[in-house]
Amino acid sequence: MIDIDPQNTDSITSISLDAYWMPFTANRHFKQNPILISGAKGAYYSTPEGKQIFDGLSGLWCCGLGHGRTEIVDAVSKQIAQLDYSPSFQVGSTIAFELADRLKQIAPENLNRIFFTNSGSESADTSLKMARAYWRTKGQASKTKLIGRSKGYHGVNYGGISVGGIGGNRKLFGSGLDTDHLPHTLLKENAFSRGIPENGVALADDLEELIALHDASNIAAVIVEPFSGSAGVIVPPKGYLKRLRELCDKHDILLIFDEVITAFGRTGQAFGAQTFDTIPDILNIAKGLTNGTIPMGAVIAKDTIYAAFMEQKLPEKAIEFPHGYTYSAHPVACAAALATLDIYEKDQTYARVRELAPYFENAIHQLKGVPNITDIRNIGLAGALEFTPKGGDPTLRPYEIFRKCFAAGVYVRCGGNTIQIAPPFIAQEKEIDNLFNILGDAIRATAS
Ligand code: PXG
Repeated sequence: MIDIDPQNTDSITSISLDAYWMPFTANRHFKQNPILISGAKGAYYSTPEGKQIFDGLSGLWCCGLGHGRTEIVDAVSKQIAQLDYSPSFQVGSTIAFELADRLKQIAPENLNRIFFTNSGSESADTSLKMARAYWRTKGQASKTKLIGRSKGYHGVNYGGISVGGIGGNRKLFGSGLDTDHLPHTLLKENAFSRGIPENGVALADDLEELIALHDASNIAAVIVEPFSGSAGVIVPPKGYLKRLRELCDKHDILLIFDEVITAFGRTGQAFGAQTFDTIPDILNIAKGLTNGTIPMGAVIAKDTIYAAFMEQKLPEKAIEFPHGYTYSAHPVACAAALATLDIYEKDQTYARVRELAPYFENAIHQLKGVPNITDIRNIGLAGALEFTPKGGDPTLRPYEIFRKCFAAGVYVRCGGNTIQIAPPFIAQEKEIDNLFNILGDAIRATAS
């Protein structure tokens, strides 16, 4: 049990930490040393003790517009009163069609068919199932193998961890799907690159090696994040994604972009596909779709993929894609998404990201030379620092830095041997300065 200030009316006088088995958390350490959040507004969280904490990762990369946006609050309140739930199998809510049409308007060319999920993990598994089923509809049932990339993250469901390339997220869980992996694109010669690195386009050619090994007739799809977020903002080298696109076209393999982090502004455009000028066949989204307010994701497929399902020789009343979730296209999530998309447009959010990105880039690269930093990477309003191990453990230093930053009023994320930073798009320059000052001090304080 912990006690929280009874004078503070927002606080909880006592709370037991036992029952909640926390996700991706060191539960034993947390419960001895809890970090609690009880409110949020704009770019700040508040703690039960009344402290303000700057949100240096936009939640978990999802709240770019900041917290407590009244437009979203109002839309959600109105929707929950009007239609709190609607089934989406064999019936459809009007708001679901409205949202799908809206997404079609903003998605890159020919990506016009929207399948709703509730998270990035569900988007990943949905896209992989869609890719495999697509080839079956085309009479090429042997095309089942899925190619991911080392250090890639596609959520935590079995499809996602099978194509995922972060060992720690896979090793406990036994065998997964039939997959192989491209190499990651972290190269020593690109260390401390500003934005998109110069070297390494040839790493995409490793796809040819995998095709030589497995044969294209056995491969359904390649799935990559336009830049890897969870592994610490690994930005692909110039020309890399275009090269992957060319190879997928050449060998008749679908290309899936997992844009759960990169969609909705993080790179300065609506989609990473636009920033990297490469259009996938399937594009996965979640997080920023509702500004993190209500869980929702989607898989956006090219017209040709949808057409292949519709053109199967099936009776008219047969289901073409036997897949979906109880909460697919949840009307309250749809309302949150529509209100969020309105704000992105009205506030010209992506232009704001492009405007602030150079300031952010300068600020993060000013940490070069601080002891124990081995790399600094950035794109748009995303950045990461990589560190030397401490006491033989690569994750310990980032964890300690994260804890010190939080105590000093800034939330950043530790993951593997990195600290990740993704400030809200509404952040001010002085808040970026403050973030990096606190971060720099925390890194120096863990120098031993
Ligand atoms: N794909 C990508 C590219 C992601 O970044 C998921 C799928 C899974 O989404 P859900 O909604 O199922 O969690 C993600 C999630 C981090 C961090 O520290 C990143 C994510 C989640 C939590 C932490 O970088 N990304």
